[in-house]
Amino acid sequence: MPRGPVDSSRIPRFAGPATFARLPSLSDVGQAEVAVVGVPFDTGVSYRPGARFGPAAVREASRLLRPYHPALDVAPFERVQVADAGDIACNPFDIGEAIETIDAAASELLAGGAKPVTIGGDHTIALPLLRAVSRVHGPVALLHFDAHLDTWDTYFGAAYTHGTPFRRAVEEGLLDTEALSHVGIRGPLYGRRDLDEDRRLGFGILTARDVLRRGVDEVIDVLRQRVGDRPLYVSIDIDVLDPAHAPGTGTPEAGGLTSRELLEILRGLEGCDLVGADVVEVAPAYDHAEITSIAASHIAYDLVSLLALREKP
Ligand SMILES: [Mn+2]
Repeated sequence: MPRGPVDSSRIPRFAGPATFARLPSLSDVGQAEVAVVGVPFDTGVSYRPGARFGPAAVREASRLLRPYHPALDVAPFERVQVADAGDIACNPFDIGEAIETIDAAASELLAGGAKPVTIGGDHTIALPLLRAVSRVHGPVALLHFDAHLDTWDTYFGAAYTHGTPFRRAVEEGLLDTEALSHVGIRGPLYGRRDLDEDRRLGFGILTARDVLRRGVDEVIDVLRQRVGDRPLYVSIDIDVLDPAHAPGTGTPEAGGLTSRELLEILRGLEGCDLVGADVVEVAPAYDHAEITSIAASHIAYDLVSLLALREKP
């Protein structure tokens, strides 16, 4: 029997240390099918810093998550062992070394049989996470939820930043270029060339406007067709949500998804071969009343639930 969260009928939700959803630590259970792991790293940001405090804020905001997911009809923590693997402690002064540290720690989790749901941290961390995942599964399909493309080449000559991970991932052969999608893209770009280069890398785009005008069900159909039965990695920048739903982030853009739309699209992925996921760019210093970290904790809960369903269909 998996060890579940602390019993909230005996110990109040607001008492005790904050692990994700009050789950046991990975070190307490030894092995888990799903591991929630933090990466408190934000040295790759181009604008507002602060996502290094994201993992702690999302854990705090996850205290109210309950064990049964009615929309997916699953009790994820009973179905499989889910555990909090703590934080990957990486060098805040050396991006290259941090990327190596994250890759090694994620690889260790995967080697132990755990599928990772990673809480960032800025979006730089998606690159080492994809390196680790693709070493196990080969090139993976990618669903990338974000206001921004994150396929730019360099900033100030730097190749490893939170705006470049998916170009690097394509260059390194980590992704299946037949099955790459951005969802929620919006806001001004540097030029039309950004879109041309992104298309050449293999990405298809469903913009925030598409989500509004075509609707959630059609978006799910398009995404599922692109993904097929390939191993799938889902990377969610919290700034895919409108600033009304996620003010606590580094590069907010008006006109984004609602948290309801995002959660519905994720639930539409049930049955896909999800092999790992991340939720990044929560920067709590710009948040209000935990709006952003609550949204992120629910997104992570949905990702954990999808993984639990996948582990034991
Ligand atoms: Mn991003």
